[in-house]
Amino acid sequence: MPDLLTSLGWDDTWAATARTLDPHDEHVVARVVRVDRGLSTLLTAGGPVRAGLGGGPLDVVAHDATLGPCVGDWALVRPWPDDRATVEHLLPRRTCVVRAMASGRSEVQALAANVTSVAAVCGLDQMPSVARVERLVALAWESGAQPVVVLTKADLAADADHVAADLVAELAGVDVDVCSVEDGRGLDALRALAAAGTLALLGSSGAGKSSLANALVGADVLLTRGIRSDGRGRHTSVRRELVPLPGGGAVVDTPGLRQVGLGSGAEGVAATFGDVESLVASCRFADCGHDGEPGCAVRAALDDGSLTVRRYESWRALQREAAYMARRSDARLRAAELKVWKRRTREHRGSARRR
Ligand SMILES: Nc1nc2c(ncn2[C@@H]2O[C@H](COP(=O)(O)OP(=O)(O)OP(=O)(O)O)[C@@H](O)[C@H]2O)c(=O)[nH]1
Ligand SMILES: [Mg+2]
Ligand SMILES: [Zn+2]
Repeated sequence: MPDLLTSLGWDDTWAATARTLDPHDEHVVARVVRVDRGLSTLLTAGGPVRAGLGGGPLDVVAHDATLGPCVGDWALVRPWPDDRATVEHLLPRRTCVVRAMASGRSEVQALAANVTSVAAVCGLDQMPSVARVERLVALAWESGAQPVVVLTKADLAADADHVAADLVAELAGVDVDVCSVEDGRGLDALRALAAAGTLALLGSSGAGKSSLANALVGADVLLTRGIRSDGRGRHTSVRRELVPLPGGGAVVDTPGLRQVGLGSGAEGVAATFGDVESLVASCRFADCGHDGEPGCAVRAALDDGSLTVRRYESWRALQREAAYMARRSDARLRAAELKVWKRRTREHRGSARRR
């Protein structure tokens, strides 16, 4: 019977990293399950603790807010004699789902750390938007985790399998799982993904994420939208939360995402559109604009129908956005560097004057 931390994914590699950060074993290993303003809730082998930030992490967060405690992070916590606890170290993340706060802004937000799978959840009470799914899949690839598309509320759609087949055809190489919490179909596949690590659920409000998480846990631990309170645009879940599963593994529930801006995204877009990228690679000219140049493999594929115009346009839009975000974050880094440089110059001038 594995202990709680092992069932949450703690392994020898994490332990080795922890030893380098905490050679005298003064801290308690914990996984962040929730963050409310400055306070994190973490699970330790001895149960849950609430902890503020220690000096080290505070310093790091002042420079980069995405490096603050995030749901899914592994942390080393120091317990204090007065029952307080502080997060003293966050272990470097293996994966991290990051999104841009708002389109065109360079601020990014870490949504979930150390997840192994990311589900783009759509409720079949509506027709899923392929463009939106592609966006979530790109975000998932970019995180380093394995994307999966989850079409839930299958009990409400007569043609669930057709919708799924269409999506499989549209999305190159991503699994599509059709499920329902009402009749339990498709849940085993999802449970297997979660049991193998940590499964994050992303998608619009009302898609059915919290209902899925509850179904995987086997208990109503998360609030779901009640039939009575059902209103448009209402978000039922307000914070991200990691919940351990009885059979091992964990699921991360998230509030509905209104906007899904790509964090930086170039690799995620490339992975999502592997088919388009390999066509691009076989265009005759390396800088082909796919605009009528000779030897353009993209045009040829569009002409013979093996690449749909919809997918091509989608790739173009996401690729432009990723390139834009990369430039923005470069600009942000440059601005930060400039600030440091200016301060140094000021200090240097100050010390020169004192001399
Ligand atoms: N028929 C049916 N209804 C479902 C299913 N899953 C969820 N629902 C309903 O869909 C509504 C929204 O479900 P939630 O789980 O709260 O959705 P959510 O994605 O967590 O929404 P936010 O927390 O706002 O992001 C609720 O009324 C659920 O009862 C399903 O498999 N079948
Ligand atoms: Mg919810
Ligand atoms: Zn071309």
